[in-house]
Amino acid sequence: SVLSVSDHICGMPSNQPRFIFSRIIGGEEAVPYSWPWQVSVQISDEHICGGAVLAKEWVVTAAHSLSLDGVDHAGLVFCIRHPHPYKSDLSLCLSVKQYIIHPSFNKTTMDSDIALLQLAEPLEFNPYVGPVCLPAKEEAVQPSRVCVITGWGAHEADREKGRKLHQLEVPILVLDTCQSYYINLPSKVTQRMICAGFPLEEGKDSCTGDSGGPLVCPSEDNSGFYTLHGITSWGLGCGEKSYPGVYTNVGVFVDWIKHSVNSSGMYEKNN
Ligand code: 4AZ
Repeated sequence: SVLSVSDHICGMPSNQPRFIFSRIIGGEEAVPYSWPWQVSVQISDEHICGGAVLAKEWVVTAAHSLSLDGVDHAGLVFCIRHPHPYKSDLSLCLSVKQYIIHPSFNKTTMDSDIALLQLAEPLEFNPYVGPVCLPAKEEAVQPSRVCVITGWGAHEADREKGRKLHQLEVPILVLDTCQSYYINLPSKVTQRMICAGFPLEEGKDSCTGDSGGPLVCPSEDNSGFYTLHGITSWGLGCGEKSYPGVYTNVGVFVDWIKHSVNSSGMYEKNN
């Protein structure tokens, strides 16, 4: 089922994504406009995290992106930056009216790492900016499905935040298996997380600067829609063997998202 927070068509790239060889560490540059929900969350013109558009006034990101110590939240400015984060005429900077951090978010364990940003003014949807679909309530993404992560995070070569949007196809991992990789670490993988990536190889993963950004899965009937199943959250290092990337399990939070958007009194009407 394809569900959007708004009534606008969701999850549809206006330019079909293309994968040349899928290897954000070990990824490749995205085709322009292929991921219209991808945004950059910025503070004082600096990219801090990714995010995904859910509706004209709502963006979802990671809670840990917003709970930085010493950050002046009054200065939190959310920007859309795609495909050229630092020079495109298409880059819009919109300020955030309020943000809602999940009440169960735990900064130490990274459990429930999800937050909503309400924009001060609605986005205008166009071929370059549009919402992603949400999964059905409690819908779990099946292990071995191949999904996509995108972000302006660090690449292998420079370890600096990238200037162009990158993408990487990642298989969803069995949760038990992923929990066993992290068993000896203080941070545990919970039911509210999903793991994706290549634990048997090095060099293909999300990294610093990608967090808060989307992990989307293509519809299984090949209709071309993408659904947000994960939010880039954490992991030990980047691209290290046996330590796959860990993502917020969005299916668990669909009710919370809808409730938060509704109760803010800003649920979007048909237009
Ligand atoms: C980060 O610091 C981060 N390899 C994001 C993803 C991963 C590790 C760290 C997963 O934002």
